[in-house]
Amino acid sequence: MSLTVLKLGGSVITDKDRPDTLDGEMLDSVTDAVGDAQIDDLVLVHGAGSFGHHHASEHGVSKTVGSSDVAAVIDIHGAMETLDQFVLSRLHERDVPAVPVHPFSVASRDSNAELSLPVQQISTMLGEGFVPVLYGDVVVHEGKGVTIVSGDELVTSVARQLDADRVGFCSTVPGVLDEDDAVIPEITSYESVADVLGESESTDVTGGMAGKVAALLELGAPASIFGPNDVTAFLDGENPGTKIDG
Ligand code: IP8
Repeated sequence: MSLTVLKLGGSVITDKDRPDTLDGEMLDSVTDAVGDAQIDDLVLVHGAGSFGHHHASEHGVSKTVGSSDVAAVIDIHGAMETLDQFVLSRLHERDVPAVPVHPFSVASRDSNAELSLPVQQISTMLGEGFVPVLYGDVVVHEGKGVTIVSGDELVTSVARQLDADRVGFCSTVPGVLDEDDAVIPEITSYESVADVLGESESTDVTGGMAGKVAALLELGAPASIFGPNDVTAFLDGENPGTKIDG
């Protein structure tokens, strides 16, 4: 059996200019692609877009800055559950056997910010024919209350632990772009793209392309970054956009 992990970027499926608002057309289009795909085992992860990020910044919570305020947990997690319900129902309309995995209920970070995400449940869901759906969320963090876990971290963790065969990121851009805004077809080392991406350390680790590329080069499975029109091609086994294979 071959396992594919696909992330639907938050800025693809939501309207980033309006809080708590879907991009319904985009969500239809990407869930159509998932519904039409002939694929063995699939784990989906979606980002937060206009649902999670503004609640997180209102409460001053990030991947590194925590909060012990229950209202922060309820607001951020609640907004993400609402978005997840929309994603699940669009998938169900297309007969995708999607079931939720709520990261806040299963994951945690230790005092070194190391993420622990148990995958036995996900693996059993796959064995039973379900499509597990995870999402960027709050997680309890030793010594900090809760912090944010991004969808990208969940993708990497699931892909690594379950030895995924293919990993895909559907983003608003058609791939990693060079200085002329052309898609770079393949990246096999960070040095080859450092000029266009800059230093990975200095970028936003939840959303920045540089951090994403650096993490994917370490993954040990080929990953692709592509735009919303390429979800079908990716799920058909092609390598649209930028292929990242360290
Ligand atoms: O959109 C962020 O996940 P991402 C999650 O994958 C929250 O970076 C709750 C802000």
